[in-house]
Formats: sequence, C-alpha cells, structure tokens
Amino acid sequence: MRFSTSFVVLTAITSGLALEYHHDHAEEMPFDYVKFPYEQPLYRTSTGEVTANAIFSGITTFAKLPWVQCLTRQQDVPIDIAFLGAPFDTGTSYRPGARFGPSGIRAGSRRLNLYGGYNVPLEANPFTSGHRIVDCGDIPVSPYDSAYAVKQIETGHKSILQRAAFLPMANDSETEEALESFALDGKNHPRIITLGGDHTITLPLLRSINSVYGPISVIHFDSHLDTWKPKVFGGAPSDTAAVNHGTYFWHASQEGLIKNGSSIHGAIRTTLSGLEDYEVDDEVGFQRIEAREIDTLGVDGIIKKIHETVGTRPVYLSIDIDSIDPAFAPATGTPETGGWTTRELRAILRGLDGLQIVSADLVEVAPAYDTNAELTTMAAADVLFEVLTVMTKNPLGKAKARMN
Ligand SMILES: *[C@@H]1O[C@H](CO)[C@@H](O)[C@H](O)[C@H]1NC(C)=O
Ligand SMILES: *[C@@H]1O[C@H](CO)[C@@H](O)[C@H](O)[C@H]1NC(C)=O
Ligand SMILES: [Mn+2]
Repeated sequence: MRFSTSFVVLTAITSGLALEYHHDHAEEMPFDYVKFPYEQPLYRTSTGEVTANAIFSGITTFAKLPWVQCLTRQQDVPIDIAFLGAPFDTGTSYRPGARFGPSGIRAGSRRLNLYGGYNVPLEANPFTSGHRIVDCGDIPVSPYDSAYAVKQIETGHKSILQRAAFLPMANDSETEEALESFALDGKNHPRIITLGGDHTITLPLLRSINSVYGPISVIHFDSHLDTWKPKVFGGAPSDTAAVNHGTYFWHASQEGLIKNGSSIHGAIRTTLSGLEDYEVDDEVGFQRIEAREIDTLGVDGIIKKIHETVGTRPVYLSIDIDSIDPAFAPATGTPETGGWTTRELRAILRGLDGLQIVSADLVEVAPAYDTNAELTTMAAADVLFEVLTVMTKNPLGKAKARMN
C-alpha cells in the first residue's frame, strides 16, 4: 500500500519536473522541496522495518543531510549549521588531490545517522537537536588561478556566515536570560563546517570569520605548524606562491585575524627548518601541543591545556586530517608518521564540549591515496560527527552575568 502511494507521488513529481523543463521556467522548479524539521530518508518496509538500503543508495550529501542551494537559489533559507565544500588543492606542496576531499568526506559520512545518529559518549543527537543542519554543496573554485580561488572561497563562506541563523540566541542555562552574541552585529549567525580542500582555504575562511566576529582564537590540529613565512615555505617566486598550505596562518596573523596567545596547535610533529620556526610560531600567537605529548599528558591533559588556552572566548577550529597517524588516515597531502589514533583525536574533540566553536574546517583529505577500505574519508566524517555534536550541545553566546 505505502509503496504504491509513494510510487504515485514520485511519478507526479517526475512528470511535474519534466513539464517545467519543457516550459523552460527554472524559477518554477520546486526549490522549497526541503521541509523542516528534516526527516531522515530512511526506507521503511510495509511492516515499518528500517532497512539499510537508504544508507548506501541515493545522492550523497554529508550524513544524508538535505542539500540546500545556499549559494544560489536558496540564499534566504535560514540555517544553523552548514556543511560547505571548498574543493581546492592548488596550494599543496606534496601530494595533490584534496579537491576531491569534499566528495570523499561525504561518501565516508553515509552511515553517520544510521538508526538516528545518537552520540553515545556525548549523550546527544545532533540531528534531532532542533538546529537546522544542511549540506550547502560546494563553493565553485577555480583550478587554474589559486589567488582567484581564494577570493571565491572567502565570498562563498561569507555569503552564508553573514546571514542570521534560524534559531534565536539561546538562553543561559543558569540565569535563563538570553545569551549575548559574540558577533560584531550582535546577531546569531550560522556555523559553517567547511570540507577542504588543502589547508590554504583556512586563510579565506578566517577572513570571512573576521568579518563577523573580528579577530578569533584558533584551535588547530595538524602535524604541521602552517605558520611558516613565505620565504621559508615555497613562497619566494610570487605573491600567489606566497599563499599556500604552509603559510596561511602567517598571512592570517599579519592581517590581524588571529587572537594572539589564546590560540593553540595540537598533534605537531613535523621536521623544521630550525628552531627559529617555533619563534615565528610564537609571534603568530600559538601555544603548541606536540603529538608525542599524548604519552605524557594523555588525552585528558591535552583537553585541559586547550580549555585553559581558549577559555570562554569564541574559537575557530581547523582540523588537518594529517593530525591522525597515516596508519589510520593515509590519504592526505603531506603525511607524517607518529600521529594520534583516530580514537585519540575523536576523544580530544569530544573534550571540546563546553567551548564556543563558531565554525570549523576539516582539510587535506585526498581520497586518491586512501585504501580500498576508505579509512581516511570515514575517519574524516567521524571526526566531524564529534565536532557537529559539540556545536549542537553548546549554543553560541556569552552569559551577561559572566562576561569577561
Ligand atoms: C528565552 O527566554 C524567553 C523569556 O523567558 C523566552 O520567551 C524564549 O523563548 C527563550 N528562548 C529560547 C531560545 O529558549
Ligand atoms: C603575540 O604575542 C607575542 C608574545 O607576547 C609577541 O611576541 C608577538 O609579537 C605577538 N604577535 C602579534 C602578531 O601581535
Ligand atoms: Mn598538515
């Protein structure tokens, strides 16, 4: 019975679409097909049984979330959390291929809300939290001109970030007064989780963040510092070469985008040009947690150090998949052995519960170097599941009585 009803509806929609094409009236297309609250596209049999069919079939968005055309047709749809692809890899020094990161991460995320998506250790389900969470697709990015591409990424990100969020400012759990926004305009803005792309994209993303929040603290998980001066890291030949995946934080600091002293790296283990690289890193404004410190501080010690550094400030989170050891996540631009396990990074990310993460990115996934088992894209998706849960558990804003 149910099956035949859906069949009739489907046929009607398909023939309706065909009609619109014939009339060539694109604006009559049913662009409001996404209804909120979003219902997961689980396939149920006539006995009500949920089957896994919908998990591996169908068009792939992040975690099977609804695709909203945020950058084109549906610019006025208010949203709370947007997944957004930035398929860019012309700032890479070693292995190219992160332009396929967004589609790879989406493929790795297909099972995320299998049977609902409840996050057991965080005791929360991001998908039923009341937030409007969508996949906005990818920002169009030129593969021919990296300076132009960097501008495209900034513009695309800004166009979503600068809108007002769907949910109003949340109330303080203690005083029940409305929280005060960290944004310069005092409004509640959406949070964006950007799927990279090589790490260069974090420069235009921080420019966009700066336009809404001003200078921001940064939590950065990576085996590399990425605060190198262009003359040290491949940037000597031209201004375009100077902006690459090893120098973007240096540029961000020069532009005043990073809050000095309350930013922190984790999982660092790269070789250096010399110890002076750490002096530059200090000037850029980062504290550091080395990958090997997990053996002395442990996961809890690392979480504690991050909380002490960032405090109650709004913070941007940037995750290079190479923070995870290549044994667990080999498909990346510049792999470094001696990293954290997927389990350790996920535990550390859950430890960010309580922080005010205004937006995040996950970069440097280059699926062509993955194993047939899709280790890296799965790890990337699961890492973002922790980030998404932490975001939905912690509404943005500061309590008036407890302002810094
Ligand atoms: C915050 O509290 C006010 C006043 O009690 C209430 O009207 C409003 O709905 C609450 N907002 C949220 C987001 O819960
Ligand atoms: C950040 O602070 C450090 C230590 O106080 C200082 O040496 C450095 O110049 C500052 N950097 C910027 C970009 O202001
Ligand atoms: Mn890196």
